[in-house]
Amino acid sequence: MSLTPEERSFYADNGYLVRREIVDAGWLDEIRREVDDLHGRMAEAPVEGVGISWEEYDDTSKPARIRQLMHGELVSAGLDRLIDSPNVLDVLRPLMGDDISLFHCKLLMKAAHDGTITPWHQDYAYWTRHNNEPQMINCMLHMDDADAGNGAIQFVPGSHRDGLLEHDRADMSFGVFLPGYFGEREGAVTLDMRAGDAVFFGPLVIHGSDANTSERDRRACTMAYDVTGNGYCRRVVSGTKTADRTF
Ligand SMILES: O=C(O)CCC(=O)C(=O)O
Repeated sequence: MSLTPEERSFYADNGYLVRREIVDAGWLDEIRREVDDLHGRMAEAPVEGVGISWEEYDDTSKPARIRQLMHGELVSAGLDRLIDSPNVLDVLRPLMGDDISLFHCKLLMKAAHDGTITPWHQDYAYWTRHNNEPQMINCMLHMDDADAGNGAIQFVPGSHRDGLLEHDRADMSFGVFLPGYFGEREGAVTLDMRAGDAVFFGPLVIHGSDANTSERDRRACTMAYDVTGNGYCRRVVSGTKTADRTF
């Protein structure tokens, strides 16, 4: 058993759980090398199968900056290995059971100076479909230190208990958001994370993050997992159940 009773009850009460140093320094270095200068490399030669949302600015002299890159496992062998590793699965199994699939792995690049706001939302507002349940869990690995100065993730602890709220929708990346976009939210907390730390969070907890106006990148990777059979997935990572809906 890899979650203490205190961790389980923190997750149940708050909707998220921080785990420090889920990768060691060598593994973290490997991942950081693989995402280094990804903005420039992807602008020149995108890798087949990845989906990129770029930061959009009025100022056309600014360099191309990735906002979000879908299927990060295709650009980083270190991340690909982490997806199926005990470092992550030992936290997920006590919360989800044995039958777990990867739903997606996405890089959240929040570049120094140019990374923009992620508005308040619940992930299930994106993921809800007929016949699926809010059973997914994200593992967000931090590739840089993150704090209030460079747009660290923020949560509203306990907000998962109120169920899925009505979201506004706009035709843009991160275009599903709670009314008010990223206005002041009572009770919100900003996490202080070190590179190599991860936060695990469920599909109903309200979260978002500020723009990164600092000199420091705030790169992270969210691996979203689902109970196998609950919805579409990339691949099965644990258990004996097979997936019927893959993409
Ligand atoms: O990058 C962030 O701070 C938040 C990312 C996020 O909210 C998401 O991927 O659901």
